[in-house]
Amino acid sequence: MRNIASVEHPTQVGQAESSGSTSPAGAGLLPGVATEALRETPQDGLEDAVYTLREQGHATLPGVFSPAEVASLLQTIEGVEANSANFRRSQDVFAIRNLLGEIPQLREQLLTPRLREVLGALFPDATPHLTKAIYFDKPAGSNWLVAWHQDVMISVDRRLDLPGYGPWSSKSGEVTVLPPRQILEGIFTLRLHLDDCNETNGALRVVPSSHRHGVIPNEQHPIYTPQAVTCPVPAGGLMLMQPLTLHASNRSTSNRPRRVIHLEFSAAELPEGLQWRERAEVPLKPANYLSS
Ligand SMILES: O=C(O)CCC(=O)C(=O)O
Repeated sequence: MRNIASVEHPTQVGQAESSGSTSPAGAGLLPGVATEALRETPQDGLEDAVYTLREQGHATLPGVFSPAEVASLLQTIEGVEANSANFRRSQDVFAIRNLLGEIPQLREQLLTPRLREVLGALFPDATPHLTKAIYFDKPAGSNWLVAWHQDVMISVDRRLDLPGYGPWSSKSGEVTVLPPRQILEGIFTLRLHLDDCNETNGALRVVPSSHRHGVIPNEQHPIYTPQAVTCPVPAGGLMLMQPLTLHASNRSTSNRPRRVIHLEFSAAELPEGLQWRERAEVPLKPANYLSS
């Protein structure tokens, strides 16, 4: 059965704060700057973005996918939507979980030389693997908002008693667990934007440097969120972040959709007997990257 479903974030959906300042991190983004002006990546943009990501827990990298590549990804995804018996869409959000398991042909389209270059910069000493892929469509005017949270649970293939792992959760056959902090710190999230995105159509809001504080209890979020910034990203660009970066997103007040492919990568191996549920290899060498 296809894993296409309306996303519910029961513990996350709440009152969003109103949009505040805009991120100066990564690409030197300023409030009100048109995403059009951010479309070009300077030569050294990747190095700067990786530095900012490590320092601030988020960064923006425009121009990673060309308009033609974005159009092709959308065509693939929309083709599957139209043909799927399990196609479901609420008025406010549409999501495809386990995206590469559901639409394997996307792997080739996503693993472009430029994306592999980004991964090479993020993981200079190890070969990463994909650990999660989700497609999020926040349609124009969507009421869907996501309250402040960190992505602290990882999806794994089974439940196993292991020191440092827990609590565990099991929902609709999906097992998730809170892993040791160093596992979360080793994950990088790449959010590929398929539409121009700003504060009006659900750009992610993040708290800079919050990734340095481990798992932050919910009741402490208000200590951090006054420092939040908004992360506009032009279509074809990546928003880079880490699971421990405190983040949220607002309702859309725009007539434009906000479609995102959310990819998580790690180079870490889980303890013997436990595996990432969606693990997919990502060979970084151009000659063989499609063959495994
Ligand atoms: O795409 C969004 O607006 C929020 C997604 C999110 O917070 C998440 O995947 O953890």
